[in-house]
Amino acid sequence: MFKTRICDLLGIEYPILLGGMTWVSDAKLAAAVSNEGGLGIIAAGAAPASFLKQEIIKARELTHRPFGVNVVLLSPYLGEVMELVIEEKVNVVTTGAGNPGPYIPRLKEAGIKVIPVVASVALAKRLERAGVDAVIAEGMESGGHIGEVTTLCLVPQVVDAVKIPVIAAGGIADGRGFASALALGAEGVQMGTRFVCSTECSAHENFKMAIIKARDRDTAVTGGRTGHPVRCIGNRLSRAFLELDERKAPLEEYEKLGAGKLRQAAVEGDVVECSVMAGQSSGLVNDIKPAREIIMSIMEEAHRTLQRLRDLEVA
Ligand code: TUI
Repeated sequence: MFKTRICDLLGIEYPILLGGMTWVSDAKLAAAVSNEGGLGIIAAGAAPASFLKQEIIKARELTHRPFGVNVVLLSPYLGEVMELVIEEKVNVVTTGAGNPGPYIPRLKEAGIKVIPVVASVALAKRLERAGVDAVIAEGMESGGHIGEVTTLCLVPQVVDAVKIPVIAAGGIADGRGFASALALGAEGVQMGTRFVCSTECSAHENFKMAIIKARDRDTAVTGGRTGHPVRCIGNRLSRAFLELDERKAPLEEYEKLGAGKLRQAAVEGDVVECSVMAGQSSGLVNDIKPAREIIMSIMEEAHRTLQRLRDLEVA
């Protein structure tokens, strides 16, 4: 067992969180992760609050354990989504792609645990002062919207800078990654890409297979010029984005090219022309298995990893 402050804070058995992946992290997947002892997270994504409300109702039918909601600060429905999570008093809110500062007092007053994703030491420190319960330090190995620093360098710097617990994300998909995150001082991990390839994940089979087929160098980062770099599996769409970079296209063209493309990949299965957001850990994911087996194999491999390290030590 690996018991950390994150287990106590969230009331979970294993310090493993499901990444809040837009169009992928639904009630079914979140409930599966929570039922297996991790923290399931429903992605509010870019959908209206009415969509999220149905998912929260479904998750409460599927699990009696705590679960969270991820709110992307770029959502066009941000205001109504924040009102809903407060009204529903969900256990945990994670945030992504920005600074949730203005929302923290009301979330805390509602008794909600607030755990923002940060991509820098500066934001981690600012949010600790603002009263968040923990932070997720996410390296640029992650899928989707990313920062600039790698997990290996970001996590220990954030750990040194704050007293609240730190959860590591980006590039973690197995027990070696989990053990490494703890070695860096993190007290938990968040995984997205690994859980896409779970039996309980409703993402399209093509989306899962694109991750399974992907090797170490098969992801690409697009849209850096827009200030919102995104990592996805390289395909026709990612090449079209790179062409926009080459001809220094106006920023509206990026928006037009990307509109609706994540849903079309994750839900409808167009992985050739659309946006297969996934992390560099895709190269580590080679099978689809139940969330239970994913979590158990990570725990077992982490124990074996620690044993291997102890065996290397000489007196
Ligand atoms: O949020 C993500 N990844 C995402 S969101 C997304 S698609 C989407 N969904 C709904 C609405 C709009 C788009 C695809 N992938 N990851 C968490 C994350 N946050 N990674 C990095 C950051 C981050 C970056 C900069 C967090 C804070 C930040 O701070 C900027 C500042 O203001 O200081």
